[in-house]
Amino acid sequence: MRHLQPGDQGNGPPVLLEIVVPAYNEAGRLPAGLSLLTTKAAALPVSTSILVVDNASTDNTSDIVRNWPREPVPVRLLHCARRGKGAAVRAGLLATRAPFIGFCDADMATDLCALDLVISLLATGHRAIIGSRAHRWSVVEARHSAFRTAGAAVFRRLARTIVADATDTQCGFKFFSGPLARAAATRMRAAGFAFDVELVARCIQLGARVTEIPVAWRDVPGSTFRVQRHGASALREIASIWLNLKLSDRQPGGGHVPLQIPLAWASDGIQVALDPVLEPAPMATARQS
Ligand SMILES: Nc1nc2c(ncn2[C@@H]2O[C@H](COP(=O)(O)OP(=O)(O)OP(=O)(O)O)[C@@H](O)[C@H]2O)c(=O)[nH]1
Ligand SMILES: [Mg+2]
Repeated sequence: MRHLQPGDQGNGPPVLLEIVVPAYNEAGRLPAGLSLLTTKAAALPVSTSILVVDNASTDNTSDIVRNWPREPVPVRLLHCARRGKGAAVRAGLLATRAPFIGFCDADMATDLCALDLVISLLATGHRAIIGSRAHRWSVVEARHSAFRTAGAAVFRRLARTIVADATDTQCGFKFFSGPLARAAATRMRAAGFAFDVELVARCIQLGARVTEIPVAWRDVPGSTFRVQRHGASALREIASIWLNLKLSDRQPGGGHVPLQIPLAWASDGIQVALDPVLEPAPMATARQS
């Protein structure tokens, strides 16, 4: 197994979809998660590879990825020097080259059947597709404490000052046109758990319309999120995201649509949008069947 460095796409054949999985001390949950993901990825109608991004795990998360079988889909490992889920996802997105990219959590809390909808939406021009546990058709099985639920409500409220119509910025299941997400990730600063808010906002800044899709989501034991430890920093991060977006707003040439753009529901039907050319198109092949 060859370790990737940021910006290094490895030497495997180009694929149409690259899925980033941030992983911090996930030795317990990753084997089951990767097994589900690789099985689903192999059944998708597009060629797919997985990129696990680890930073400073103190368990054998890296070894699990390094020793993962090469079949049925490639699973690669990227080390990210900067700590935090946001930093890991950013490094992962920037290390991709595929026309379609996205990320999901190591616990696969979001049922992977949503990938079928994601592929059809990406293929029809949707550029930013995010899972929303608040979607009216989502099925959510959560066991969070009252304290965490209250904290999440505060977070959601603050997040809406940045992405006004987002119903759930924190679901770890987001997929994009590759050029869009790489351009958004380049501008991203947030490194912690609140990074999703900035990623979505940057996509909107770049002119994308976000499509929220329903998900089946279940709480998987072993979460690395600690309300006491990460809650306050996530709220601080929201404030700095807000500020950074305001500042970049004022930069000349940073063309964007207003942040308070309505999010489209998946049920609104398919709206085809052509992706603006943000970077040269990568070479990609369809899956051989
Ligand atoms: N590389 C990396 N991954 C991280 C870090 N923090 C969290 N993650 C990953 O982010 C994903 C989501 O983390 P979880 O611990 O499930 O937290 P969550 O989904 O936000 O919260 P829950 O709803 O409690 O599960 C998992 O894949 C984690 O391994 C980090 O600092 N570095
Ligand atoms: Mg989780």
